[in-house]
Amino acid sequence: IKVKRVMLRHLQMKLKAPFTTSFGSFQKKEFILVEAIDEDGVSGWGESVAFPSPWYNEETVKTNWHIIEDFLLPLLFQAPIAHPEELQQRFSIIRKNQMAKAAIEGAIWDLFAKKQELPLHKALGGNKNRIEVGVSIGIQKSVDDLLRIIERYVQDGYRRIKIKIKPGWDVDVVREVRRRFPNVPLMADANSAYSLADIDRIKALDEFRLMMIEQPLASDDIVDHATLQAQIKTPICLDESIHSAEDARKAIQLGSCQIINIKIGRVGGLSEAKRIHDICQENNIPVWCGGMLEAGVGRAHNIAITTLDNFTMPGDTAASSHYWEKDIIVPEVVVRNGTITVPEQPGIGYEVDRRQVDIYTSYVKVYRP
Ligand code: OSB
Ligand code: MG
Repeated sequence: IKVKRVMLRHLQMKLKAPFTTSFGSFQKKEFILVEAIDEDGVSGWGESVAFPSPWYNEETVKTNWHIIEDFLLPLLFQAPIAHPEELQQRFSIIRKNQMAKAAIEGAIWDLFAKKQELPLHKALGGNKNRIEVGVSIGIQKSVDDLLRIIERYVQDGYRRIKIKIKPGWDVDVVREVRRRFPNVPLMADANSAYSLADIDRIKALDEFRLMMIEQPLASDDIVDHATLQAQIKTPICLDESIHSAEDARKAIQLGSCQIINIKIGRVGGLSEAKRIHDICQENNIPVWCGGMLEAGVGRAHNIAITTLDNFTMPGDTAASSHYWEKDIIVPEVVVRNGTITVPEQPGIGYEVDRRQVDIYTSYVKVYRP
């Protein structure tokens, strides 16, 4: 692959409903869309999952633009690429900045799969033609509102419900949800809102048969999580704490979690996501694909990685219509009976709707070798 041109676009899309977590609230999605064009004029697409503010992790839309423009693109243009997995090595002189790296690598994976005339999921070694999905529901104004929203998604067939929790919106809320939906596969995501001092509160969740509790403790911790896991029945799933296959190995060795949420952006791209998948599989740790309120391009990458065998739990990849009035891909991602049919067209398997992209774009810049 010889990349002749890269276009970075800054997009803004309004969310249908605000999304609230323990660390803050999103009304809209602002992100970088990457288009890498090769010598034959074929386009590969990637999406940065960094948010405008460093709330979830330290990266932002602006730091991603800076790292991509000043460091990653010069490395990308340095020499042709035989396989997208080479990029990890090439980018390794740049520390961290996983979301920036993942956005570029994602575009190259799409381009690579298109050149091979393979759907991305096949290029990655996936084996499913449909995937099971759940939905992540933000913190609401009232428990009644939350119950109404859950009701809708349960009726739509979503395979599990994830609710966001934080101190003051946790045990009592989960109790109400359980009372109303005794058998729904249910989990809670704290986005690092607790510390070991809250252990009694977290222990109180044990009676509600949650599938897991996601990232209860600090975003960079794997030590206290091990202490916590030894004292609670509910399986811990790590999200924020896992940035690499090495992190996964160490967390598994310490007993910090029983499940891992893989986000392609958080771990630096599809190649590292595959490595984490493999190491978890060897250790009987199930994985599932997390979400970052992605638009269509990021969503397509999530669908592709979820086809790997050890993605045995429903992920957060909900339908396009859950987030947007209109997505940037055609067809949009549709969920039927809690499943998404994996597209079989080459690359990400969806067409990018350039007209829609233009509508959402506020800034474009073109880069050449
Ligand atoms: O922790 O999984 C998370 C959204 C933004 C930041 C962090 C998280 C989330 C979600 C939403 O839970 C998942 C989605 O619907 O994309
Ligand atoms: Mg999470």
